[in-house]
Amino acid sequence: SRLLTVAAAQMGPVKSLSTPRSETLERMLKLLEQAAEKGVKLLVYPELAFTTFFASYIIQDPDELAKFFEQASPSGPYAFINSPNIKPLIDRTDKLGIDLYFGFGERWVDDGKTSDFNTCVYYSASLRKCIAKYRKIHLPGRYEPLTTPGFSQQLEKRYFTVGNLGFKTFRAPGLVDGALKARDVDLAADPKASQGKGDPIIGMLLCNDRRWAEAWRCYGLQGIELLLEGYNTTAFAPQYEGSPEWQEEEALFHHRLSCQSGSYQNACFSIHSAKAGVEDHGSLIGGSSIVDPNGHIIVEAKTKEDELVYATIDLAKCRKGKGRVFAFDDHRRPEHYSRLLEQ
Ligand code: CDT
Repeated sequence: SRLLTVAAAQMGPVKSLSTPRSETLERMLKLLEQAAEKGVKLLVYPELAFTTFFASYIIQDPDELAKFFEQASPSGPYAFINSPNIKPLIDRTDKLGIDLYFGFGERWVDDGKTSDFNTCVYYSASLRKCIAKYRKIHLPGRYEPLTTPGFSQQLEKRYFTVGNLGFKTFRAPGLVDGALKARDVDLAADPKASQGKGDPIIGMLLCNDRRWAEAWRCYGLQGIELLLEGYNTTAFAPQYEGSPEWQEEEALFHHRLSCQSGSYQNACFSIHSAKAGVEDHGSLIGGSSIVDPNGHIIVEAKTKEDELVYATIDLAKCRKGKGRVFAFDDHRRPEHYSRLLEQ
């Protein structure tokens, strides 16, 4: 067995555009302490964890918008971990020895050109550095706001550039006792050779990405064992039919369906972490969860507040699906999938 205690750090609402960063960071630190008490080794925070879901607002003033982003550039791709908005979290997690996934707005400046991404990173406490970055590829919503009265806006296409880092798995060291190390077997050259023995094979998504089978499968083909994902998902929208209660149940149903099918069809565990509850722009679903490789939800949030959702998982359970129904090398028929790459 390859046991690992993991958690989603579900966050309740971050009320408004003017909610102080320090207030939100304090809540994140509290969840980190709770995780340490439960023996958690890997903690997953939501998408855009440090702020309200600002893509639901129209922000015209560039200085105002800049407050929702952290700076990065080729000379300092992970410089943001030293930002006062993030550093206290890193300092504390270094002491506690907990790896982190967190989502944030990334402002990338390269050769005088600025691009804003909806980004998440993986911070390894044992290596004391970020070891992976993912930039959201499926940006929902639109560029121009709709003028329908009461419409809850989804303006990610306005604020973010489509991610350009693809779907790349990585291995996180120090999480699983007795894992083979890179020196024992050339993991980078042949990730499959060591499946089930090396450090966990991890992939990351952000919110809307979890609804796309293609994103999961890109990771599945690399032998993923643990998928991490943070989200801000609207619970209901005034313009749609159905009571707010019905809409929220439906949104939760589609969330669960995506997470459970993705985990099952790629024989991996997955951790899903919500920003939940009522923010000024509207209401977000909860439902943070940990899902096993058979598609079962092992544990799910009970509230729409700050809540630690944790479990001890056995990564060896990925082997069954990977060796049988979803043994891709044996059963896939890529010669019939060319449509998937047509524009
Ligand atoms: N943040 C984000 O990606 N939200 C989208 C809302 C799309 S409307 C169903 C999501 O897929 O949850």
